[in-house]
Amino acid sequence: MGDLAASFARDGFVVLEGAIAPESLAPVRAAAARLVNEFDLDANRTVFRTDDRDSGRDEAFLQSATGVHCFLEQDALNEAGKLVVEKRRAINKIGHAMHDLVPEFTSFCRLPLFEETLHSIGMSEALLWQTMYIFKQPKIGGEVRWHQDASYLITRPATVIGFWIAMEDSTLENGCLWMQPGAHRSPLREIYEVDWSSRTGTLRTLDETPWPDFESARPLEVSAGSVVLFNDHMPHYSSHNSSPISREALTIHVAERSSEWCPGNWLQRGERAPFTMASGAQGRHESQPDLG
Ligand SMILES: O=C(O)CCC(=O)C(=O)O
Repeated sequence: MGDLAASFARDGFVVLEGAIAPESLAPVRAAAARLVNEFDLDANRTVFRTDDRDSGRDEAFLQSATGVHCFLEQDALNEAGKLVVEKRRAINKIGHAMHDLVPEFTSFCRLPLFEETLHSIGMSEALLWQTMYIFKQPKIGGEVRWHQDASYLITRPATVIGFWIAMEDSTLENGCLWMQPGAHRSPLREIYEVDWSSRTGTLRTLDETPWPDFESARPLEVSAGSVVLFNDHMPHYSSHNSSPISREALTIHVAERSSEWCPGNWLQRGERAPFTMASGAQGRHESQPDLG
């Protein structure tokens, strides 16, 4: 087993410091800024928060599985629902199908690094299910509570792998990721499943094992272009950003083609063809993203 595969198996995550050159980050950052600029905030006011056991997930959230939607930061709005920061500083994240719909994201996701890394940890054929562009805005960027991605992206067997790519330097001050080496071997604590007859999702507790504490967990302070590869059972967390500096990141979630994508998953591809990671694969460059 190579070094990367051995570290990944032991710790449940691997940091590839500075793995992506600034020239490859720039088009994705520019595309994210463009998507925010074009987004109609008056017509779409979905806030993304992680402190309400996910009860706030709405129809826009479900539809973003196959679209491109900007979700607001909770503290970007006052009690009257008015923006208290400029629009470009109000967005928590963009999700969840930019890989299908936005050419700059499609090309980025097919950088050979991703497929090669997956092969080196033993994944035979990866399908890409979800992209998220997370802003962690200056001063108002919200905390992301401890969670495991296998609660939200459910496959049988569990084969989901996340890539977290720092688009900017990520520090303790601006809300870097935290993970606990080896904690991917802990049980899945929660599961979020959708009842499609009512189109409502519920987060259920499966196991009361405590989340990691800040003594045993590690802050992953990394420079722009670094990649964190992590297992779907790895608990991870990021704090509120109280600093004046943003901490933009892109996440890419993939699963083994041969595993079953569960029907209760909030994210379904519908009729869309699978998105393969192969660098030579054809992208689905649709000219008009669904910004609804
Ligand atoms: O970027 C963050 O702060 C959190 C990202 C995350 O939780 C995820 O990708 O699952």
